[in-house]
Amino acid sequence: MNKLVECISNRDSSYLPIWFMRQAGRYLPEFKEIRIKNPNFINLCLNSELAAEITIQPIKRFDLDAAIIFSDILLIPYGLGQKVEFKKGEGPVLGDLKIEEILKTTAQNFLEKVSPVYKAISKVKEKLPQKSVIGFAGAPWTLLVYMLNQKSPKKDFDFFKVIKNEKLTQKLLAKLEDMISLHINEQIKAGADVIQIFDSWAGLLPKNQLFNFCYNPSKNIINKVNNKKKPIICFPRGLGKEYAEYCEKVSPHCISIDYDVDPQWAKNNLKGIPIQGGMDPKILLKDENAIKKEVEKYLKIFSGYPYIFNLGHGVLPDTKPETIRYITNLVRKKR
Ligand code: 1CP
Repeated sequence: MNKLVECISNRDSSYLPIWFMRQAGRYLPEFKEIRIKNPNFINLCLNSELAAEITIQPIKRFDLDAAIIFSDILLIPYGLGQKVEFKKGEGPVLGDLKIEEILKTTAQNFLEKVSPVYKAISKVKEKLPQKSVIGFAGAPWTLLVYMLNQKSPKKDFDFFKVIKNEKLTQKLLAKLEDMISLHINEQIKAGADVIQIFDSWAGLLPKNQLFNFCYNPSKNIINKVNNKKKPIICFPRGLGKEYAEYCEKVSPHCISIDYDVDPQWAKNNLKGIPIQGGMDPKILLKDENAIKKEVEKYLKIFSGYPYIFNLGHGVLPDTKPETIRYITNLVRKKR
């Protein structure tokens, strides 16, 4: 029944579940219709009725195996009292970081601000009892990047310019670990079957900082999540060959690979951990032949291996919804 959970927990290679990162979002006309009427993105995420409806949109259209809750990783800084806005064409813009206030935020303060997320999860689970519901959170490092940089990092992002005060940064990391674990546990309580941790900016870390800022914090969170029966998928984007060290040190239940990772290398080097994703979302903008060729490459490599079909990053806004249907049908035919 719960295909994603079976694939991960039983290392079952027989089914090939499929879902897409950013499957609910800007490439879907029915999402854009709701979005236009709701200019404040954070408020939209905190409207449990609409968040549940948006979560279900891609399931209704394509009958995917999993529904990822419509929310955002930046709800954690928001719940910690940092201002978060999404400006058109600019992406997220965060307010000044008041570290002392953030460190003082209690679990109760946090939950008062973000609890509609859990309500939305319960609604989705009620409406889709037969699907896997995915809750998620940003990893501490990726959240730290947004909180310190106050916007999306660009190519010139410099770790040592942003991390000026090591001691305070360590305190902030510890606080983030606590709040992320709390947020994950609440999502599980509300009905999430699987959790994904997005470390979208892991690739920005200098190699000698990976243990401190990426591996250890993610491992600590996995250890802190009480209900160990729910599998955790980790997505440390941009790690390259360090994906192998990540799997060894963090031992996630499932590892999501980005499109710079060679899938054959991943199959041979990631300790047999179930693998998710990999295909470049830009290929979805090409013609059907190019798409088919690439989908078949992934299916061939991961034949007989516990694999969840997905992309190497989120669906791009210019993707045609019909392309998602096309890929879903291709994967289904191979089952
Ligand atoms: O309409 C709009 O302008 C909002 C676009 C949008 C959407 C649909 C944002 C802004 N976030 C989301 C939803 C979202 N974000 C989901 C929902 C579920 C789904 O996948 O369908 C998820 C899982 C996220 C996670 C998220 N938010 C990540 C991690 C994944 C990734 O893309 O690497 C990150 C980094 C964010 C931050 C964020 N949210 C939105 C933007 C534009 C950004 C910045 C991205 C960047 O810095 O490049």
